[in-house]
Amino acid sequence: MFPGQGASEEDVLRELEEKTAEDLTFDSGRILGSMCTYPHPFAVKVVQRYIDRNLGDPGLHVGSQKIEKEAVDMLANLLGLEKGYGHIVSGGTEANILAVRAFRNLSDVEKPELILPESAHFSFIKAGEMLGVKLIWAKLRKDYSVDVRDVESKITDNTIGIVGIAGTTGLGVVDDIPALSDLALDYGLPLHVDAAFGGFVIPFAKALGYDIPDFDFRLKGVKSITIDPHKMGMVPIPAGGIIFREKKYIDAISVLAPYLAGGKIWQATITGTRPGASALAVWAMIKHLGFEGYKEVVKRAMELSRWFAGELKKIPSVYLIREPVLNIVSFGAEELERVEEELKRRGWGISAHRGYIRVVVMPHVRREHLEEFLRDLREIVAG
Ligand code: 0PR
Repeated sequence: MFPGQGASEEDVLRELEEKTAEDLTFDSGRILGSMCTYPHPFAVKVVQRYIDRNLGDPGLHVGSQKIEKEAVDMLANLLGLEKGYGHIVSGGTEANILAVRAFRNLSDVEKPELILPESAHFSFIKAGEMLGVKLIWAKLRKDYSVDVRDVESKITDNTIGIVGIAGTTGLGVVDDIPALSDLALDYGLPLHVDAAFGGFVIPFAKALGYDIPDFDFRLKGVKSITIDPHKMGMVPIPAGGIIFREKKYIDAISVLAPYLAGGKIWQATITGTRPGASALAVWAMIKHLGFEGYKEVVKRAMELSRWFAGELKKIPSVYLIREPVLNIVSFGAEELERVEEELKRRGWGISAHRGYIRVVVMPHVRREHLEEFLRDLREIVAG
């Protein structure tokens, strides 16, 4: 019910505390199945300070708009481009929708089709539905990466583009993006890479010597990339990123907003009013941590993932779905449903996929949390 009289801040806060007491929190170490994490305190500070900035009317907040452009350029740079075109958006879902929208608008196909791996995130289902684009699902190989030959066999005159994934939602698998890029070039189709999760992992993991396929704009067929700062970038929600290789993709999705207080603009994002603070926090975190800082974050997460995978293998009746590629470790077990239920009952925030449990080793996850988890898991599988 909408209250008649207001209550004091103290009373309201107390009620919030009570009501959120049942939330799991990242700092408890119990959340093992999420791609989000406790944001970096510096990013929180930046969001707080610039909470009023609205990039939906950039003429009012000219400085913030410039900072967003710089943030986009820094992300583009991380992904192998000198200059990129794009936005800091609400998340990977919006980023993927914008990419599909650009591909559709630039094609003159009547019945547009998009080819994507069976492992693609459900945001593409929303994109397909909203944009009237038919999704053509390509099979996976035994290693859970997309079967590039199956992708090729599905190309028709109606194909508007191809999607590859750099860090799948369930297993963290990186598709053979170099092969997809060659294919896209051969057929004159644009390739979108969903690196919502992997974007803030792969460049650093590669620098650390991990053997991971190339995935970014260095491959000429790649025309757009989703990269989310609110996942491994440690920026508060909402902060996604969409980067295009060329301006024509942004132009293809821009609509005119003629009457804004700050003057008329062309707007490409799905959301109109949108948080400038998020873009500023992305910029600030990249400046603050730099390549070396993020590399440290990723080093820890990758090493912990490998250790955790090794420990899982020692548990009878527990098996890895595949060796981890990034900092995502997914495993199956006998009587999986019972194991899942019991883990949840013991307060673990795990992510139960069809056929396996996913653990994402985010920055808030520490070795002692995983040790405790393993103790519980051992007990549960022992019955
Ligand atoms: N692309 C990929 C590869 C993703 O994994 C995700 C999100 C998206 C796009 C969409 O991103 P947004 O959710 O930012 O729009 N994958 C996570 C998942 O499904 C989202 C998530 C995050 C779910 C935290 C739960 C959670 O606690 O696992």
